[in-house]
Amino acid sequence: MVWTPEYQNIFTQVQVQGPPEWGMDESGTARAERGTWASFSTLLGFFGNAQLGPFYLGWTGIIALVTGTLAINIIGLNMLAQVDWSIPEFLRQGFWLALEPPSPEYGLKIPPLYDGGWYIIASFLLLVSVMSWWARTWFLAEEHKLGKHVFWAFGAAIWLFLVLGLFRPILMGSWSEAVPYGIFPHLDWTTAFSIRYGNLYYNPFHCLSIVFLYGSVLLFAMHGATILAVTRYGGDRELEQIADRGTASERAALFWRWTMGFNATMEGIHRWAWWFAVLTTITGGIGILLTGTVVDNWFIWAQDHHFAPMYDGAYGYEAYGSYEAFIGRGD
Ligand code: 07D
Repeated sequence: MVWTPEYQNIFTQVQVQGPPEWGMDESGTARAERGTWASFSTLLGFFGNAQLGPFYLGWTGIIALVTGTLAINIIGLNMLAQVDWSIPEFLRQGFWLALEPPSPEYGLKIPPLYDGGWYIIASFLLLVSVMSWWARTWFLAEEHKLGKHVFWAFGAAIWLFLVLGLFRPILMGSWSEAVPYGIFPHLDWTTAFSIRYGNLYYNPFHCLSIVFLYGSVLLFAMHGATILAVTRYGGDRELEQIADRGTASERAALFWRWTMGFNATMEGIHRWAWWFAVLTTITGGIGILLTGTVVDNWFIWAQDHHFAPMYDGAYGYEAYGSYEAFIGRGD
């Protein structure tokens, strides 16, 4: 007996391999610029489309790859220098190594290479790389005559990236405010940031950001599950599903209307997903930008706005006379 796996791909039942598909515009500029080779990989096919290529590099792609590679190399070589150029130590301590921003005494000045200069150079290159990749999403959408939804969504993520590494440090008057490069060091930075500004949980924009982050996860799970549940009726063939009556989509919609009294539309669910995703970083960026610039302590801010408890006389604060005195706010 021959056993044939039902699933050719961990996500779908088929793995398509045939003559390469070149996409639209067979003869136009996009075809020429996007390269002329394509191949197939069974391994890639397990995870998605088996066809690899053609790539469209363009000048934005080249700038992004070159500056991004330089940034990563500068970060990596600085870390390697910190372990005396020992590869085994680099691997052993890798998660703890960091390229730190300049010390506070330099403010917004350019420090020597060994004291944050390399950080500034790497960050500048990373900035050019990310912005160039962002431009690429605009140009490629233009090329395919698409809406600019990916561009704006990536822009929302870049907003938070810029707040953390550029806008807030400038408002605070010091590059030392920026986030270090490194696995545990950047996590340590978030904890230190939270503690320094009186617990980020009390920052309402951090709350909103979490709502949208978790909300995105929930929406994606609901949408993914719904479409998978109706693929047996062709529910994954979205175009016909949107236009035709009596389709799998209609069952999917009815499922939700009967379950919770309301259903999104086939178009609307993607707008829900888009907005939840972009609002995660838009609200997050607002929250970080306000921290240290407008609000110095989110816990006290929350007490002032009556949603954090005052703990009057509790937890032994009496020894200080008042809670204000305990936290060093009053006299
Ligand atoms: C970071 C921005 C876009 C990134 C881009 C990347 C490259 C190349 C290569 C370097 C993700 C460009 C660059 C591609 C890189 C090289 C070589 C998007 C980013 C364009 N929090 N928290 C959030 C939760 C706590 C803290 C957001 C949960 C503690 C700080 C999110 C919990 C403390 C910041 C979120 C929790 C704390 C955040 C991020 C629970 C201490 C932020 C959203 C359950 C640990 C950030 C307003 C996102 C923010 C942020 C979730 C707890 C600190 C919703 C669930 C109390 C300092 N937290 N957090 O999409 O926006 O990030 O805050 O405990 O800055 Mg938090």
